[in-house]
Amino acid sequence: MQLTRAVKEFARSIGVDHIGIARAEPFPREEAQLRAQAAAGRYPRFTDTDIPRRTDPRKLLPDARSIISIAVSYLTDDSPRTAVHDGVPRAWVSRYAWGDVDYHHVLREKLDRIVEFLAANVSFPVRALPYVDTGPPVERSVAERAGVGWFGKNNCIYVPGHGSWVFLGEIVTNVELVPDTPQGKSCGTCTRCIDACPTGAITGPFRIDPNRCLSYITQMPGVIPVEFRRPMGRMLFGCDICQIVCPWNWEAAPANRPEFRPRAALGSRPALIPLLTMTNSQFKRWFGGTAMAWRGKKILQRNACICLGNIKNPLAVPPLIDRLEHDGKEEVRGAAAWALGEIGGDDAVAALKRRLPVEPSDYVRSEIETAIAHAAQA
Ligand code: B12
Repeated sequence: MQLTRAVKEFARSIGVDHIGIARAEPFPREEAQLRAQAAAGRYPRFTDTDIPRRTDPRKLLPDARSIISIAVSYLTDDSPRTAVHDGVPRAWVSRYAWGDVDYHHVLREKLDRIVEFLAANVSFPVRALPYVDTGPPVERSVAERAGVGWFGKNNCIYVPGHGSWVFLGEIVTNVELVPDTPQGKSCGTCTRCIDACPTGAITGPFRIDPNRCLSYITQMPGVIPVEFRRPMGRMLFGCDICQIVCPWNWEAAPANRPEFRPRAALGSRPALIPLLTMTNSQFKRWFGGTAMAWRGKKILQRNACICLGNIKNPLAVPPLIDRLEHDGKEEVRGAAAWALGEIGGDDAVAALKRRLPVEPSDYVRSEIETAIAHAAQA
């Protein structure tokens, strides 16, 4: 009991907003859900595909006794709803990706310090595996079991006072700590998140189709399927809609951690046009070390084209033509063609027609043909 209390106090002293302890026992509901999702072609992207490792902590650490779950708020006052009246077409970036410092590093450092604290306070060899996001554990379910938060219908974990604007991390350890009890709260009858999802990705309470979630779509490799382009709006990276519409989040208190404030050079709503022609060194300066960098420069440029096609600001036409004519990646040229077709106008159409006979990619040629036809109808 004393050790558990001491670990929790230590964690709070290093900026952990909520901490709880779960028993290191299997997660049968999660195992069944992952198997069903895999069978339906909806296995969560960017994750370990070994379901037993994901849902049985003892597959990770045979003598695991406890899982220490932590939540750290990333909410800051720099609201993306703040209007910027400068006439510059700007993106929306989901709050989790604003931070100057990638959250994986921020939480990992805290977890490492908790492991050191544990090792200094027990008399036997401590085995402890810290994870943030990229490891096998089903982190939301760990947090639920550890009493750190409760599941919203949008699938997110809600922590009292902080809403769902928290990152999660955990340590699977052989140290026996006193487990907490789940909070047992629920959303009630509200379905705002399900109703507001622009792509219908939240297929029901606690169910998400990861292939349709705009968070995935904005991070996916290759070509963005046509059906998701307009729903993307000006979403450059990630999506917060199911969290923004949630009443539980309206009164969340911003923790305003400096690490999670937007980088000054970029702000929370980056200007889109400069992204189209950014150099590698600008990409490093603007995005390096943030949670937006891991998918690379081309993904952001492809997304910026789509956003500009949705905003339809004529200022975007010359840089889009530049991408259409000079980008080495067909998914960027294709997105530029689509955007030019959406914006339309003489310059856009002339550029599309110029490119058609010299474009080497079948895929991009088909985008150009569709874009010319679309612009003609408008
Ligand atoms: C892959 C992944 C994604 C994928 C797929 C997401 C998905 N839900 O499948 C994509 C790219 C789409 C994504 C999006 C986002 N993600 Co993500 N993602 C992950 C990752 C790496 C794995 C998720 C996973 O495998 N889930 C497995 C399934 C089985 O769990 P689940 O989807 O949570 O489903 C549970 C519920 O349905 C619940 N449940 C089922 N039935 C019932 C019934 C009842 C009554 C109840 C109460 C619960 C319940 O239990 C299920 C398990 O059985 C985790 C990190 C990790 N290692 O866990 C981060 C993680 C879940 N993501 C996170 C974040 C921040 C996001 C985004 C908010 C980012 C953004 N703004 O764009 C969005 C939110 C989208 C959403 N509404 O869920 C955070 C969540 C923080 C939080 N407060 O919940 C995590 C934990 C990362 C972290 N370390 O902070 N993500």
